[in-house]
Amino acid sequence: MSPPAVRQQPTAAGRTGGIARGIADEAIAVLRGSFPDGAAEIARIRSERPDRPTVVVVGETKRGKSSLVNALLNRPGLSPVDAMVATSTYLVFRHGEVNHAAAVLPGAGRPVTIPIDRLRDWATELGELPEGQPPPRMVEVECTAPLLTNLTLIDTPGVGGLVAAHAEIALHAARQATALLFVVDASAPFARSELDFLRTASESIDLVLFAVTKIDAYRGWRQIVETDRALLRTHAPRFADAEMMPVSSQLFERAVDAPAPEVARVLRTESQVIGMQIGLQSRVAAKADALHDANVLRGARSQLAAYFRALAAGIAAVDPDPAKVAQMRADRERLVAQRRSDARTWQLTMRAQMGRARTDSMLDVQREVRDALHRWRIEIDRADRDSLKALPREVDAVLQATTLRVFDRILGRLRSVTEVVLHQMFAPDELEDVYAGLARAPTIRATLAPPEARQQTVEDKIVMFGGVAAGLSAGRLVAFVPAMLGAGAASVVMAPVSIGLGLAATTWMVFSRRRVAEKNHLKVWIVEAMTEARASLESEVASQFIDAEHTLTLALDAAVQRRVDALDAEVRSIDAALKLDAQQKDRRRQELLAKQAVIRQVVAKVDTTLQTLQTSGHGAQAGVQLPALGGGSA
Ligand SMILES: Nc1nc2c(ncn2[C@@H]2O[C@H](COP(=O)(O)OP(=O)(O)OP(=O)(O)O)[C@@H](O)[C@H]2O)c(=O)[nH]1
Ligand SMILES: [Mg+2]
Repeated sequence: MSPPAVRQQPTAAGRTGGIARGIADEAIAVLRGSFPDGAAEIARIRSERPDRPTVVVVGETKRGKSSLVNALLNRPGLSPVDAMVATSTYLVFRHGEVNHAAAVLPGAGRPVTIPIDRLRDWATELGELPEGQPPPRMVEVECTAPLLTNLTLIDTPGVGGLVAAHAEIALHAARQATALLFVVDASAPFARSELDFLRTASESIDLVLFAVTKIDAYRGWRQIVETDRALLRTHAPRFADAEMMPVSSQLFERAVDAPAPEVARVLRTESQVIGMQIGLQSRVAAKADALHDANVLRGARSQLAAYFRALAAGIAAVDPDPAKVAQMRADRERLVAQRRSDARTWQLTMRAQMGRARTDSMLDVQREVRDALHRWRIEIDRADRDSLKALPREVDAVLQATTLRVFDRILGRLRSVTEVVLHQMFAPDELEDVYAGLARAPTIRATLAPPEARQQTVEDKIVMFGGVAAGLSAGRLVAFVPAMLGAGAASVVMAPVSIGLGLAATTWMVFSRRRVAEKNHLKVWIVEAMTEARASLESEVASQFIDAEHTLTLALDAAVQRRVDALDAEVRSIDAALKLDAQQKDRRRQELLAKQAVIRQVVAKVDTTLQTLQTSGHGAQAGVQLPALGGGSA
């Protein structure tokens, strides 16, 4: 059964979206002739929209997340469900013309096709993988379910189960969300840990919808929903009025085998799954549009501001102030000297800052591994036979979470380094232009060596030899350039997943050959495994920094060149102005002022629309600062 199509009503949000798109068109039209890079940048932001808004399903273990995903997709048993087996990796469900599944494995560059009916083996704790095969980092499933034509769904491992690292993996998946679907069940009100997880997971996601599952099994579910709402009011007031959707995946599934169509219809109605399908489509689809529109407008605004400043410089150049002309020539000389000099001061600063960030990151790795080893030793002492058998999966999940943590901190540090160096290189009033230029980073990226060229470095050999994520180099540069500039969050979020460090195949083999029940053997194994993991992680961190330094140097160098070019253009226009007579000057000034007036109008529209998107609660852009245009105007 397919979910009923949602008829698009001309809502306020829809109207705002239409206005937003119209304004972006206007901005592109205004910039196209005289400021083509700015127009191209807006077009890029607009085109880089994820194909479908993404709903990430999160919650404590065994609340019925996977069952709910299956019900929403109307594909019983697709995402593995079990009273015992917990989802152990995250599963991305996308629309596809045919059903297809692929696993992102540590050690493989691209996803590996897996049988779609074997998801239980590949994505759950107790599944059976081929010998020596570490579990995947992520499983991507394409299927024809109608809901997926509008949304991508992600099922995550439950939080609060035996494997603590699952929480981190789920949180990581949650950061890709357009909206979260937080799953609780009707057996009991929110646990404290659920509220804690909710707060963390929703830090950067505006829209959280709540599903209260298993209402077929708990007659008192209405009371539980009331108590849940009261708990939200007290402990997470942001969600006091959030939508809570009671649902029973089981009733929905039972409709498939119902003895009569009438019974099936009643079961589906009682399950309330269809209402939720509709809710997800209308609320999340609308939200995604508004969010995307807000981003496009934000990009448009900064490009318009850059053009406005260029025009202001043009106006000033019509009647050149001799002092300003001298200053401009001096600025140009300073920047050119900065580029030529062997010991560029900004490079020294950058190296020093990078060195410090690298040392801190290495210390992170050492501390993480040392702490983990300590915990594993204690756990081995306490463990029974079954938990010893499950040990490598758990160690692997912890390593994945550790990688994510370490790389998150690296990103934070790289951003600080970039900030410090930029502030040293440019005057505060130059920075906005510099950022606008840096945001057009693809030209810089294109000049770097393609990932294949790095395959044969010693480090790559070590990485491949160790069976660890060789796919890293492919994702690295693409992820880090925008990251340093504070943009492109989605690609950054994805990168550490595809590079997720894990136990090497050899380590798994050794584990299976060791006498698992003998704790002393296991303690030796865990030391070997962690030593190997530490070496791999350190080598990854080191190469991340080498690449980051290279990339940042190129980006900053290009920024200086762009600034020199801009100053050259200004000096040229001043020289031309000196040759104009009074009437010509006046005409030129009027021309430029008219262009500025047009920009001012478009910027005013951008600002109003952004405000509407924010205040209507669809934009989720609260806190975005919109600095006024420079030059004392607009
Ligand atoms: N009665 C009833 N049981 C349900 C319902 N939904 C899920 N269950 C049961 O709850 C158990 C856990 O379901 P899952 O869908 O695997 O739960 P999960 O949250 O994905 O679990 P993890 O991935 O391990 O965190 C299974 O035994 C399901 O059959 C429901 O609507 N009604
Ligand atoms: Mg599950």
